[in-house]
Amino acid sequence: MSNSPVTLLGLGAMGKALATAFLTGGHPTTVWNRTPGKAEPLVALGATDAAGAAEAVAANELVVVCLLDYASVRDVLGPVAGALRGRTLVNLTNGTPAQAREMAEWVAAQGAAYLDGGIMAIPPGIGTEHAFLLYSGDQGAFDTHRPVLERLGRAHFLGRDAGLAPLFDIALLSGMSGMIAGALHALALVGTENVAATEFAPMLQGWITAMTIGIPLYAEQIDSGDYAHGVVSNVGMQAAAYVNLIRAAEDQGISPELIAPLKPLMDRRVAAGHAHEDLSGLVELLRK
Ligand code: FVH
Repeated sequence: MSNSPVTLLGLGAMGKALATAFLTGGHPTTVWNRTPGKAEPLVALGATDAAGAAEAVAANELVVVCLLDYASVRDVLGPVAGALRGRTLVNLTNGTPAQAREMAEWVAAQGAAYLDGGIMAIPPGIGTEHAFLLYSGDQGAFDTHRPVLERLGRAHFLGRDAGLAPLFDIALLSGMSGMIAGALHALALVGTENVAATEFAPMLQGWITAMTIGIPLYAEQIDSGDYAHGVVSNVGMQAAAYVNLIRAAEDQGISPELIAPLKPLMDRRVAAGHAHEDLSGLVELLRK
């Protein structure tokens, strides 16, 4: 198992990084990509460039796929479905829990084991201590192939439901998106007074990092449904201050559209009598 072989379908920015990690970890690696030519630097590292997707799938028991989206996974695997029988498919393509569950059913119908995965790293981080990957689906397949998968980054198995890895992946990406939206707005705001983004960035980074300390308390409040527990910055106060965030953006001549969606939610929570509670109570308004 320490140098067991692996097939990788998809040689985009991420696929190349995954293949490189397998190869440098000593795993004989067969690669394939829709557009030819992308395998050349990997062949120089020892990879085998398969003539087609069917040959690539047939080459090894462990088949890892990392393509743009689930539609492209279907495009590639649909025509070669017969070659999947008896193999393990690890799908590291970004998708939703529903897409993962549907794919798991389809792969099972082909007689193969399925693991869905989420990559919590950018390509240069693959194979380093900064990378971690989320997996869910066939536990036996995970246990068997864990040493190979660990070449990419720390491997976390979340459970037998294939939808769990994309659920956690998308939740983490959603948290990151909110942070990026706020950070871009802040950098644009100081820029209206000719403050260089690079000058302000260290202060912003320190502030955002410090504010993540509130996440565990929000989580406790959400789990208990007691949004007044431990509150230090109530939503009534925050809604009043948020008016200034929107007004300052408009006064300074920038669009508040990256931060504006929070405002009506805060106002609705206050209007419903929850002004004394924490911001975490906004999740009540998100639930359908
Ligand atoms: N790159 C990143 O920072 C993130 C980190 C977290 C995980 N994501 C997800 O990883 C998947 C692949 O992302 P990528 O960065 O490799 O993406 P690209 O460089 O754009 O490469 C896309 C590959 O998909 C192939 N492809 C697209 N459509 C099809 C299709 N219909 N049939 C066959 N292959 C297809 C494309 O092939 P080609 O254009 O070279 O022929 C590339 O191999 C993705 O889910 C991220 O969300 C990356």
